[in-house]
Amino acid sequence: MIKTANVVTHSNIRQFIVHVVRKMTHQVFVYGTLKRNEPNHYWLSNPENGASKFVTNGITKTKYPLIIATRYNIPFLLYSPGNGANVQGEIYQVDDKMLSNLDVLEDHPKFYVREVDDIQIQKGNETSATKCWVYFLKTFKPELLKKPTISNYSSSGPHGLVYSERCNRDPSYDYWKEVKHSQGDC
Ligand code: PCA
Repeated sequence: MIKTANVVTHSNIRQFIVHVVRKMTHQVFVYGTLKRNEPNHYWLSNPENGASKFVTNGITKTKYPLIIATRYNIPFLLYSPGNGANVQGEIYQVDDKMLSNLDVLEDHPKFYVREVDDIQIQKGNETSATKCWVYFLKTFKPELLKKPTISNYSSSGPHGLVYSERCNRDPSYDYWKEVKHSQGDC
């Protein structure tokens, strides 16, 4: 069998130069509305927000509950390792500017918290793992663990819970109260 992985081609030299020049030094794993064909993907693909490049599909090495909650049908990856499913998503290389703009969208570290996690990549019969930033919900209401979990999110999935974009939300309604611990919760 011919091994192609280490062959130097014009295409991968070009990719390397783009990577170095644009300083796309971070890897982010997206599992929700930032994925291709999902409602917030425009944020990740807008060059005004910084540089990004799709690397490959991936799946979390650890199981986590991916749920949809609030009146706005927002997906949340609950930081409850071992519960839920191995979650499918997409890996992107991004530069500093894009990473800080993703933090703005996800309101890190106030609401979603960005953490490094192991993401598995399948190529043929071979599985490898890589470290990526992932946005988790870390302090959440325990009852969220009773919700159905998803392994491969789509806003238009069979759950019927279509994501409500920010521009369609009531600015006076605090939807975070539906998912975050309030003071006094244990
Ligand atoms: N956007 C981020 C976190 C949850 C969401 O909807 C993502 O797609 O990974």
